[in-house]
Amino acid sequence: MFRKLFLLLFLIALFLKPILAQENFERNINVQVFDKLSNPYIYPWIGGFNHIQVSEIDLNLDGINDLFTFDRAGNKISTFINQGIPSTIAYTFAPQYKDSFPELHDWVLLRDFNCDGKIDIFTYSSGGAAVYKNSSQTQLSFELVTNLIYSDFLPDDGLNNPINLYVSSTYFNLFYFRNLRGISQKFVGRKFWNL
Ligand SMILES: [Ca+2]
Ligand SMILES: [Ca+2]
Repeated sequence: MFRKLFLLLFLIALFLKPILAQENFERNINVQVFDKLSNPYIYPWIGGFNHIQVSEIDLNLDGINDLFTFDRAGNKISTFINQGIPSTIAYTFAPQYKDSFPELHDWVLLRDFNCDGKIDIFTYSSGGAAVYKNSSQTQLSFELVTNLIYSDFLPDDGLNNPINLYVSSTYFNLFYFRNLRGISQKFVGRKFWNL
């Protein structure tokens, strides 16, 4: 009896050991990496890009727009802080800001749709586009405004005909936003209903 109990406890301990002994890893992007000629790589820990879209946004809320990239291959967000050196292009890789963004996929354009000076998010949603408002106060944050933009495709018939403003997951470049609130009535002759 005791032998069976001991064997059972031994097997349970053997099973739990790899679970309880899981390592915690911490990302360190300060390790320098050199090429074969001993030249240091500037951004060795970014992971590479395949098909990126680039936008500006103030990540650290210092009043200077920083750099946001979205790699459509893998839906990967990368963030860079603008060092703000006059007449110099100088960015620091700052991956800690990517977790402030919601889960995004297919395409992402960062534009200020409500003209409050804070750059917002337009991104693909099923058959259209979703919008997140930049709600940052003391740190970067976003709030979902709509998961699908609707528009009136028959604006002159006196009726409300809201239907999703179709945007492809691939031909996103046809989708262009500029001063959206101010020109919404003129924008391709349609009216947005939920922005
Ligand atoms: Ca900034
Ligand atoms: Ca805004």
